[in-house]
Amino acid sequence: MTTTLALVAELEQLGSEFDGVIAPLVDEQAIRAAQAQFLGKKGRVSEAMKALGKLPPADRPTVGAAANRVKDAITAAVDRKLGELVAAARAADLARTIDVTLPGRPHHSGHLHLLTQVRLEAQAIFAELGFAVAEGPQIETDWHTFEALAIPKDHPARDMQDTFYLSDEIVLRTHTSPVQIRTMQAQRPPIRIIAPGQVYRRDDDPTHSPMFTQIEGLCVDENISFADLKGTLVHFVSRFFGKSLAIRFRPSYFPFVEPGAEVDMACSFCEGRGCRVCKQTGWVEIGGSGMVDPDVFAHVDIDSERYTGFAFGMGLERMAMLRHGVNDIKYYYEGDLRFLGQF
Ligand code: FA5
Repeated sequence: MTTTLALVAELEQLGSEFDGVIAPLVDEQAIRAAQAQFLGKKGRVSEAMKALGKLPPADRPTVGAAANRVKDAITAAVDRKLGELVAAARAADLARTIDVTLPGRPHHSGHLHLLTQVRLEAQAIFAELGFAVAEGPQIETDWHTFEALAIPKDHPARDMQDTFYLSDEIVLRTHTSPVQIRTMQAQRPPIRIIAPGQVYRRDDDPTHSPMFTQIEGLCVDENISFADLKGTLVHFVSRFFGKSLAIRFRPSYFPFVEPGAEVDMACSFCEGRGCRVCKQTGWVEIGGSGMVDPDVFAHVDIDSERYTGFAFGMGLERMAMLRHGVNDIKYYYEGDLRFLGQF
């Protein structure tokens, strides 16, 4: 039979046992669990107190007081232990030192894509000659892309530029030449514009991409001659490549210019001596050009008796490939930082 003395002793025993239980604990959750194990509704103190009913009523206050002491002692032990944990965490924080002599973490900042750099550079060079920048839509009418440039529906020249058709009348522009038409519709001579922008063709190999960038040039005024075209391109090429490189024109056919010519420049790698890049010819093609055909002027209501003009269209990827030795056009579009970071 439980006696008053035995119960008081058992309660005191629980108090000192609790100290031993929480001594090794190092996180709040475990300490709270131990507290519940002793002081919870079904905890060990409550279990011990079940014997209270069997004691003489006169002894019960003594046991109650002993139980309260144990509960207070356990609560105080919990508070003390949690206080120690907080203090230890703070001390560890303070003890952490910062080595101000360590090198900083490198910060990688981005920069403009090579093609954007090249486009801005080309714009700046042409601006020196008084060319303003013009723009046109990439989703373009068949009329602006072909008809107005003297390329009717059944014209064989349409095969030269394999077209992505969005409908019978709407295409992804295959060249920047429709911007010539839009500019001449909106503006009277004198006109001097360049039109850089994306164009699209069914074309795919190491030097041809289905989407690429052209830069169109158009100059219309009285007395504009082929010599002006040549002077403009010679200036551009020598500024762009940073050295004087010869230009040559090869007669060629573009329906919207007459005469028309492909533009070659002396290979920037071997300076004309012959190498792998120019396939030993000493020359590389950079675009098409010519004098604006009177038929085109008729479409935009410009008097071809009074005005003449020259136009050209160059591939910007091609120019950047030649200047930086890029040997696959795909590198521009893959977004690989190992490539892009070089420029
Ligand atoms: C034209 O697109 C004519 N509009 C150029 C022109 C303008 C002629 C004004 C006369 C007057 P061509 O199809 O040759 O011409 O393209 C011009 C240049 O674009 C080429 O010399 C080449 O550098 C580049 N190019 C053509 N197709 C691709 C392609 N799939 N990927 C990358 N560059 C290309």
